[in-house]
Amino acid sequence: MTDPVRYERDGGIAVVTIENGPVNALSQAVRAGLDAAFERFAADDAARIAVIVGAGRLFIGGADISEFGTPPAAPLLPDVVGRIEASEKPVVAAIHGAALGGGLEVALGAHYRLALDGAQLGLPEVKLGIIPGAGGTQRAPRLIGLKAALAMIPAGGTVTAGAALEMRLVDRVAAGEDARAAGIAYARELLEQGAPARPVGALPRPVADAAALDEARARLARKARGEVAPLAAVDAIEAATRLDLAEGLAEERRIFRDLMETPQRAGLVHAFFIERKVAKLPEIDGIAPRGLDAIGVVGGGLMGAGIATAALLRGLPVTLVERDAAAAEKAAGTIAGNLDAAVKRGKLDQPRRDAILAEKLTVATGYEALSRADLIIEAVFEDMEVKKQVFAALDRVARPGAILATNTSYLDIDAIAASVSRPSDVIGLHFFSPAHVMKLLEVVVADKTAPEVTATAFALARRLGKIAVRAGVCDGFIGNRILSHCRAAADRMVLQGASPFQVDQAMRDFGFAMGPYAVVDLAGLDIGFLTRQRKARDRDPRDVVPTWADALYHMGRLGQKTGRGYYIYEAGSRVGRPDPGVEELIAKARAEAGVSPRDFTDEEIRRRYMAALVNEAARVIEEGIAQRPLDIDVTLLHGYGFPRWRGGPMKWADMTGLGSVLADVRRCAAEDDYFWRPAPLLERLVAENRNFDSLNAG
Ligand code: 3H9
Repeated sequence: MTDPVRYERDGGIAVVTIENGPVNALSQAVRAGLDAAFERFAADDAARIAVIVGAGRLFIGGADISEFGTPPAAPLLPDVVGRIEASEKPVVAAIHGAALGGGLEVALGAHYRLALDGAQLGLPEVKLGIIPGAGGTQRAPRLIGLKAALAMIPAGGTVTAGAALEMRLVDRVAAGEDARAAGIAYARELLEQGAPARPVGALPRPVADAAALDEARARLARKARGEVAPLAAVDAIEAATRLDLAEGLAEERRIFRDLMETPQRAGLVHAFFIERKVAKLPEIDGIAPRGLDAIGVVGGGLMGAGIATAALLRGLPVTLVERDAAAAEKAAGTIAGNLDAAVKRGKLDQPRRDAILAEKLTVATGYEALSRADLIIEAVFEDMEVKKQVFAALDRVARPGAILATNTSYLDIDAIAASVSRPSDVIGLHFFSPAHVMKLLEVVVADKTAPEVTATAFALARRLGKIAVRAGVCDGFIGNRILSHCRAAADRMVLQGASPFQVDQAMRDFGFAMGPYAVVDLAGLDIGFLTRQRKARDRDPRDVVPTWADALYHMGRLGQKTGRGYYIYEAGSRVGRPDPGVEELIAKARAEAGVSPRDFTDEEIRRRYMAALVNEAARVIEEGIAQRPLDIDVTLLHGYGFPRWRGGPMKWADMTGLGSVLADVRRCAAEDDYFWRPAPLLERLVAENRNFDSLNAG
């Protein structure tokens, strides 16, 4: 293996280059290389100043995350940074692309920092369940002050080079692409000025500010509910206000090590890696996607307009077809509204918004307008006959090789594909509402879908900034199928005596963004009612039908959109208060079913809900609807408000112990062996003493 750190000299300037693709992570070999380079620099009398640069597309992406969970190997990063800082001769960090986590900490160990325009700098460690562990919490506050450090580190955010200059995180911003040249030029200037070594650690402690610390803690308790690292980051920053550097570094290290051992760290690191692995599928390995230069959308309702917006925001031209001029105009209005909201959120500027509407969006009323599209997404009413009609029209007008996608959330895509002359071009693209905001995209691969069509769907997701998960065809695909099973488990508990509000609270306490009944209110009780109607034919007498939800539907209480569902929403509020009337409807349902209610503890609710989730997820894997457990984790994290710090439900199950989850399923099966049939895959993994993660390999 070639040495990942190079030491060269350009006159009196030592250039230390880190080359450890793809992100120059600070692996043991890099740490050892940096250590050796700075030992050499100290001894190299011809070198008067050093410049640290990263080879490739960025400076340093941070510590090597794949080393987490293994015993740390010397030299440790804090010691390497300490050695750089202690250099008697000045050291410059020349940053391009990104300096993240340990990467920024290396730069903070340097005495002067230059960043190229466009570089991102940050300490994102809390997103991995830890805090900066190589001096970031002690040096950054000395440089940028307490308030800026409190805004940046506990949120794990990044700043641009320009903002970094303003907050004095860097000393200079340079234009261009060549960090090495910019760093050398800066070093020359410093030499000419006789600039000395200037350790950040020698700066005075940041001034203590109890109010700012309190405010940060209160904000994080709200915003980062359930997470330990952000509050720990505040503790470490506070330590910088009262301890000298050496003591502060020791305190930071202690907190860092403790966090390294937490399940939250394991969950968040799992989330990081699976988000990258989810797009790596053997079936599309090495398969080139088709071109994607023009998108067609059929249907301009909320979903179709949202999909069009998502494409437009990423620079893709969109032609949207509606049934008549009035509907087309309405769709254009919805899209314009979406773009206005993006302008308000600072995601887009007004001139670009205007240009997108003027140049990239076409609305039309005839299918012929789609004849040049590379990929057409149908987002019309969820009815097989309607969809088939749309696909017949697309089959007529679409150019050969165009991809025909359906946004259905449950219909049989194999049947849709079978209705056209080119089934291999048909695929499901299940967006989540609002489609221009939600990150998840289920790519539903039908029986006959061609591999390059699947590859193109993944390429589209990347282009749209979305996370794509491969799913197979079944009612509800991965996410909605699991959700509907969890909801059935919750309905069973409610029928037996739990209140929906208790269920919601218990699951929020577990970490879900919303409880299942608050989600029903958000989606609309009409959706659930129609789904139950649709499935009525296949219903087993042992299925629990939430008749109270049907009653709410018939009363016109459809959830947030009517101001009342399970919860009551005061004018315009998106947070409801429990409606006691719902309890009465449920009491009636219990009486009708001859159930005498019993109490549930929150713990029992959580265990049942999670056991149902994992059990159904195991079936989803076994049936090949999800190919790997990680596909389920990513789906639940990005589409269903599952707490990221738990890594996803399959990671949660692995960490809880599959034996314990299976025992819960079996305990429930003892009283209800219809709903609670243990999934064979779960039983097999337990019998073989394996976990779900063992199925993620490869
Ligand atoms: C830290 O620094 C702790 C210190 O404070 C204390 C130490 C004592 N390590 O994302 P991409 C892999 S904590 C190992 O697709 P992009 C990644 O898995 C760290 N591997 O590229 C992928 O592998 P594969 C703080 C890493 O251009 C490949 O590189 N730093 C690491 O879209 C390409 O990644 C962070 O949290 C890593 N640090 O984005 C930054 N980073 O090809 C984490 C990436 O096999 N990284 N890989 O799938 C990122 O945010 C993005 O990767 C980055 C590049 C913005 C750098």
